[in-house]
Amino acid sequence: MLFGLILLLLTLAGCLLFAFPPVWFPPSITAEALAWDGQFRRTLWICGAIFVCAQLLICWTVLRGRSRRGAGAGSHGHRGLEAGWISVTALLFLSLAVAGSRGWARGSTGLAGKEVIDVYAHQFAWTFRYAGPDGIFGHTATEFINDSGGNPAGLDPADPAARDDITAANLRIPAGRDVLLRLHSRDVIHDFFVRELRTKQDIVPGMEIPLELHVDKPGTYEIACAELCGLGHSQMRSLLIVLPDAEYERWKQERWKQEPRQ
Ligand SMILES: [Cu+2]
Repeated sequence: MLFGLILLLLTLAGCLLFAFPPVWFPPSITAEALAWDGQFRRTLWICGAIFVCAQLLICWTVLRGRSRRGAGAGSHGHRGLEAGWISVTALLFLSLAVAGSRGWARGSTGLAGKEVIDVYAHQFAWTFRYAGPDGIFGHTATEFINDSGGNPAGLDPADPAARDDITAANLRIPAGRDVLLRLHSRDVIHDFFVRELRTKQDIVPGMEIPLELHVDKPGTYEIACAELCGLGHSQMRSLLIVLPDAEYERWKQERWKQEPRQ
């Protein structure tokens, strides 16, 4: 009896916690993040409803069994019921998986019209590279990497196309435009994580991993590394700064003028 009542109270407390959560996700800033939120809510409601039904059934079984102490006939199962709930559960989870895969299945739309930015993750910082006024990303090589010398991306000083590239410690992107991030790692596996994008993308050494973004609203958000990458992992943070388009272009112009040329 007491066990049944405690279970009932715990189920009610669980429902209240989900109905009035003390903390929740920060606002999402892309269409994909909104779709992610929708999928999360659908999954939560379906699993929550199943959880509540299961708990209530257990409460009912406990309370009923206790009230007929000694007279329980026991149960030897019911093939039809078992086959029914296994099929319904499988169908539910498959439907959720198919609905959730739509966001991931969105194919790349190519480079046309996109603001391309190279991202370099390294122990324990981020470097972002933009093409210069020529619109060409210059040659880079590991041998030219020099963090203390201001060349964290390894720009080739002999390549004229690399001389006008700009590098920055924070990621600035234009609001309302398609952006393509090309993720690179200089050493170990890192992970590009922005809560408001609902995106965690691993960055694997030796691979160039594309990540497309389209953020309409200007704002500043934290970029964190979400893959334990060494002793300084917790300090591997940066900022995603979404600027109005004109302000973004002005910032690039200013940086081109300031950038030291080898
Ligand atoms: Cu890292």
